[in-house]
Amino acid sequence: MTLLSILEFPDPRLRTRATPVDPARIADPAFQALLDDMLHTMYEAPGIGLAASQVDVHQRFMVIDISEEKDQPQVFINPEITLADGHQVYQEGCLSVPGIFADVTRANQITVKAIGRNGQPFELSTDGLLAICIQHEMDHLEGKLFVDYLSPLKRDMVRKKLEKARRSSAA
Ligand code: GNR
Ligand code: NI
Repeated sequence: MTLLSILEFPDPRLRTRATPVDPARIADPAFQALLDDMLHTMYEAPGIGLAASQVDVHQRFMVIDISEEKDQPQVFINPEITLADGHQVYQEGCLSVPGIFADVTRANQITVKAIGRNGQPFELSTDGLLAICIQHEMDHLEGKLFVDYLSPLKRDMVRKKLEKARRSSAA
């Protein structure tokens, strides 16, 4: 298993809009291995989700595990939100924006249609943290980050803070 490196804001590659996965490719051992590498990378980080965009793969899929025991991996390939209702506010973070947390408003209840790692289409209705995480990961596939919901001034403060942190951690 390979630990993948995660792109960090303001890397322009995070702004790439991902293209659909060819369903015929899901069964490929190379694609299945990439899913395992992404899960491994997410668990190691540690994070509750990881979009392919974050590891510089600009295709529409993501992995999520919001369970306490970290034993419930979920894979969403070519996800589409078919229903969204209500609002909830949650303090979000992102592995591509390390150390930054901010309140984001998202839909409370969603229905998402996707393909699983077994190639089977499924539909899931959910709310709470899983709904937040699905929306956060789907934003990545559009090249969107949670800091985009902040004011331009706050976003620039985030960029400067990350650049400063990176400078002081460089050898
Ligand atoms: O690990 C993560 N935690 C998190 C917390 C609140 C809202 C969203 C997230 S997703 C994030 C992992 C990540 O960056 N996924 O893209
Ligand atoms: Ni993220």
